Amino acid sequence: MNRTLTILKPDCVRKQLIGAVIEKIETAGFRIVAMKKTKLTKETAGEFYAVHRQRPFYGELVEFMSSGPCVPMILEKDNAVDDFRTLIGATDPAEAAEGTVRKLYADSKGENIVHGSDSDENAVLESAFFFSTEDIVRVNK
Ligand code: 3AN
Repeated sequence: MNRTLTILKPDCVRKQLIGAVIEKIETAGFRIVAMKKTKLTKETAGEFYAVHRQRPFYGELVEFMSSGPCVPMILEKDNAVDDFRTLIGATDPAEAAEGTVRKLYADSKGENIVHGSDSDENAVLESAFFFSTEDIVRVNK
């Protein structure tokens, strides 16, 4: 089992799409092992996206991610990182495949509904950013 970190971004919460996106996530076979609703400050959003500090859209990204509540989650599934990125689609919704979360719901590259970790290594780092080990609770099977 692998894990990935997702954030249902402020546009997802504002559009009242939390339930719709979670349905897509669970239907695709992911288990939600940690979840909360929170609001990032500019400082915490800036820290989360620190790798993009030099990119031209960094300021806009930090403003947006701290503009309202968001819902971070840790998801578990075989091949979680890659399968989740397939489920959400390309960063730019105009380029995202039919049926993907971003194609269905996102407005732009910036306001694109969900975050998904881009590697197992980053999934671990990003998960630790939002959750402690006690927050990770699995259904015993
Ligand atoms: P992804 O989230 O699909 O891995 P990245 O890593 O290229 O995409 O970008 C990180 C975040 O920065 C994206 N989730 C998106 O919200 C934002 N972003 C990327 N490109 C742009 C852009 N051209 N303008 C505004 N925001 C952007």
